[in-house]
Amino acid sequence: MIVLFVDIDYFFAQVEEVLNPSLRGKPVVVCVYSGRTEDSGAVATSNYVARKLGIKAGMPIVKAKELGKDAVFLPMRKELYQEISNRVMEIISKYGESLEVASIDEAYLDITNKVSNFSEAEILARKLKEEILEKEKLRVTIGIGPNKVLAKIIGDKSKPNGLGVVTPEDVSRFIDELDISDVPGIGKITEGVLRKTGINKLADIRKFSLEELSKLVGRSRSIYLISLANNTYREPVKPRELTHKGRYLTLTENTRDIRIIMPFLKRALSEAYGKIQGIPMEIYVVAIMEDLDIVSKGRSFKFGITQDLALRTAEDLLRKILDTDTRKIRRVGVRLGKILRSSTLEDFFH
Ligand code: TTP
Ligand code: CA
Repeated sequence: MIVLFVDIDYFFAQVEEVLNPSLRGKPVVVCVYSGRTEDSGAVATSNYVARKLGIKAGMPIVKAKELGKDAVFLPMRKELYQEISNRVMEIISKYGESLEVASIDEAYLDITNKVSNFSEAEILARKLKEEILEKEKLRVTIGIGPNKVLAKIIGDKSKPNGLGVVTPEDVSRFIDELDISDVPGIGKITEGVLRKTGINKLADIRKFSLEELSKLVGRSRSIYLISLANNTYREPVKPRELTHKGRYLTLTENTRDIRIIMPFLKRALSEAYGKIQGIPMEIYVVAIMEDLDIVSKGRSFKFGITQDLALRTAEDLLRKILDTDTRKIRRVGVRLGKILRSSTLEDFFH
């Protein structure tokens, strides 16, 4: 098995830098304001410049402002980040057989049958990094390993903008050197229990039987740790249904002329329809403006929409965007959501 783990660097803050390059080099802090008082709330994430000042995710905004008086504090724009995450996930999915989206900015990709060895895997990973950088201007870190967990561990150790590999030749030594705190899914409490028992390294797990370990940290966690320590962990990459599919195209020039934009939108729509297996009940038109800001408008239906109706709706939505925004459009696309799967459709007819 060869697995890629892809993690977008300082994700929310990096998106803000991409949309506003003048932020680069400054400490950037993305905040979730609770609204109670002006500065109540917590830090969602910060860029590496802000991290150097000690500003970290989860910290109260007030504390972050003490540490970074001149930092730029921005409100979290979750929908925008989700939109960009979806597009990055679509790029990643092309490189492998199955994609498991683990969070808004993390995914596992099974490339076992796409490459014949780990050096080919590395070449593929570099191409993937380049495509994400070129299309979305985002830097990601990739970990490559013989299973999901090792791919994630080496990925975490390679941040930011990194590429780390655990090859089959390295794997025993790599496992032997891991600290228990390197293992994903082991929280502070479990870590404390293990350390008290003298388990500091993952390799120390091998000194204990499943029964002994289960009494300490529970059975399923014990099975997980034992299989990792013995390099028998082989959880498959489990694709989750992407709930929406999109297609975006770059216009030949930045424009607000609907006659120029419509043919692109039509092609994006038809290609998006080609990608889905089923009929969508929801359509969004997404416009990436000349300054790379993203504007989207959507409509939901109570029934599956044909491509014809989708095209008319898309034109409508595009007009709305142009009516409410004065900027030129650079890229345009559609996103189809709430997809009725073919099997569901067949159920209707049988
Ligand atoms: P992470 O991958 O943990 O962090 P990151 O992408 O900001 O930084 P890096 O990977 O370079 O270390 O989280 C992904 C996103 O999830 C992050 O950009 C913001 C969000 N997030 C929160 O909203 N609250 C949190 O406490 C954390 C840890 C993340
Ligand atoms: Ca990340």
